[in-house]
Amino acid sequence: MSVVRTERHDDILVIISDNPPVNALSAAVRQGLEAGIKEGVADDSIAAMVIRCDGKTFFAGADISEFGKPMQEPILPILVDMIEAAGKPVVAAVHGTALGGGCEVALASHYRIAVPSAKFGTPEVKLGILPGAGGTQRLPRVAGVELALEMTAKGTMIPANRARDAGLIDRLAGEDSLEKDAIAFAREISGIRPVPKSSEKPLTHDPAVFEQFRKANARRFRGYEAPEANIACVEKATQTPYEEGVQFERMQFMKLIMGVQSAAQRHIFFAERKASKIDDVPADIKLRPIKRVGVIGAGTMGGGITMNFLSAGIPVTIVEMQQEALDRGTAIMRKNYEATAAKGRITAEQVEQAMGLLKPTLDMNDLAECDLIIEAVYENMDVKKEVFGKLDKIAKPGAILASNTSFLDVNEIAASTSRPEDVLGMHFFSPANVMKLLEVVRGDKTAGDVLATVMALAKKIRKVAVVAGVCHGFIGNRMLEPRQVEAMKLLMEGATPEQIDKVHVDFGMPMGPFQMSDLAGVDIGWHRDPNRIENIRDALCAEERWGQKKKAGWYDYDDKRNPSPSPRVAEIIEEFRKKSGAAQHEVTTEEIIERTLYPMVNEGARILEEGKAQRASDIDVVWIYGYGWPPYRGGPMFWADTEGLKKIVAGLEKHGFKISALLKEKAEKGERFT
Ligand code: 3H9
Repeated sequence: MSVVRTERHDDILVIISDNPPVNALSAAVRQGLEAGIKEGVADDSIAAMVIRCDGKTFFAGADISEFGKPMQEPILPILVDMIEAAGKPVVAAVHGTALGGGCEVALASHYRIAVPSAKFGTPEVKLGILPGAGGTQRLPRVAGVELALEMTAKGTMIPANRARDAGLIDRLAGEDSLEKDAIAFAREISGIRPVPKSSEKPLTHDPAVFEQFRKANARRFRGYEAPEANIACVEKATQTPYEEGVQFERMQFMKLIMGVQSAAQRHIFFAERKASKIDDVPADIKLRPIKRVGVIGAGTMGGGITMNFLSAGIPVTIVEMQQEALDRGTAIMRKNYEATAAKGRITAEQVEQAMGLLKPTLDMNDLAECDLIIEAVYENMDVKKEVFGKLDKIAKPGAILASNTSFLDVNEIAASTSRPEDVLGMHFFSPANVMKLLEVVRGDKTAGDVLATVMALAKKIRKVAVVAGVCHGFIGNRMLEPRQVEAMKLLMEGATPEQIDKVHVDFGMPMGPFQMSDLAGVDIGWHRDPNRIENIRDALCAEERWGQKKKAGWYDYDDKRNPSPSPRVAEIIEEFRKKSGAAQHEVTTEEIIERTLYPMVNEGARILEEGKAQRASDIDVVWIYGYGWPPYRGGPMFWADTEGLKKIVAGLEKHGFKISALLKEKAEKGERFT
């Protein structure tokens, strides 16, 4: 059966797409739309046409899975031109999200009507491309240059009321009467000639807008190719006739779609969605209901974790040992919500709603009513085991017991209960209310429904969750370790912290290993004995150079936390170099990459080899959402594929690393990880 059908309502032809889940504009949909428009044009008894979609949304864009394959006709740019050239009015009737190519179909239609909950966007930039079906040329003509820049170069999605104010929607429909209202609207405007065309609308603008926009977003766009291409296309729309603008857009689109950055960003789009799937657990497994969550510990981590659930409307019982700590934790949560409200992102009412779902208590027995209990106490095995032993006695049967450990053995923690099948790890990243990543650590005995319940819950609290097996540091922190070890060795051999950090920042990371250590605290995991100085870090800690919080760490900091290279750190490093007698040499950028990034790929390969990650793309998701790996490089495993695994192996061999068997095998066979 065709995915597009037509229905006649007297003189109005309604063209309906039904291509679940998101009505992506696949070849079959494009062909169906073309046939529908032809039918309406050819029939003299048809006065106007309406395009709408069944299911949860209007077209969410081109079918991304078709990219990189030979394109079947009609291609989207031709189809949208055909809609605009129909000669009879075409009304786009929008619900859900009109995104990318979907927004372009709406823009090429002569009129747009939408339900109040609809949203419009051109998020192609997040896939490393641009709206390549006339979107960069029609959007500024319809909605103005400033909004077009915001939507194309930043990928901002706008709600229906803003779209109406901007002229992107001609009329709002009733939330439940879109088709009826669209048909009535189509009939109302059916006699208007000439039909209004977006491509012919005059364009007024202030030329200074482009430079201002580039400047204001320079940091955000650093390293990416697509934002500038989007800006250039919108700018072109203001300088040349429509036809020339579209040609320019086409050239830019082709350049981007064939590039590595777009391949990387598209990889991440699918990787993120694949990560939520558990290979050996049926997709329709019955989930455990989670009506109330318990959190043990109201410190920075416990508070951040709690906020995720409150924001999603899930009540939380939070437990602390001392009233003071409980009050402090509760006050910080309120302060965070109020700060968000002050920025206009939530209302004062929503602050009260969220805080109203919080039940602070000093009594652990109150956790008996919770369906999921997350422990966020001190990172120490004995402490965790004691907590889980207690929980075992308090929690109701079937409750899920989770540890927020970032390194420890979840199997050992589970063994301190009589119900290891209900235990798993939920490793949130700090600040837990902000960071998108959640590593869900599957113990040897964790039940399938427990894992599936937590993965589904993660989506509800808007996290990107990845399943990890039990091993030291799971996926992310385990791969971080070889990077840190090599960075320290490089210091001894002649590199400086600034040099190593710069290579990482130039690569696209938000910060390098030493900047990260200063932010997190140089003293994390330090033995706290100032007289025991075995390495450079001990020496820094002994002098209370604990990082940004002390205004001194690997760098010196001023009152505004601006870093500068530290002469004292240089002295300490020099002392250690002399003591060790390590040979010095000039360390190059290439060597820093080979010795700090290649070992991460090597460790990632070992993680796969041992089955501690389900798939290479999951590792990429961890690094993108947990550690700020630049999305335009697609994550460490995708990046390794683009570098070439033979090159990675050769680089590792050159520096004497022991190479993962899987990495070696793939390199020899000319295979990829992703
Ligand atoms: C474009 O339009 C280019 C044109 O300008 C130029 C052409 C010349 N294609 O996200 P979900 C799948 S570029 C194919 O979990 P939600 C997705 O993989 C496009 N598949 O649902 C998943 O599959 P599975 C510009 C797609 O409710 C399933 O649908 N548009 C596409 O959380 C459900 O997705 C975009 O970038 C697609 N376009 O969110 C919009 N979209 O079930 C991309 C989704 O097998 N899409 N799938 O894992 C989105 O942002 C979200 O999917 C949306 C729904 C908000 C629509």
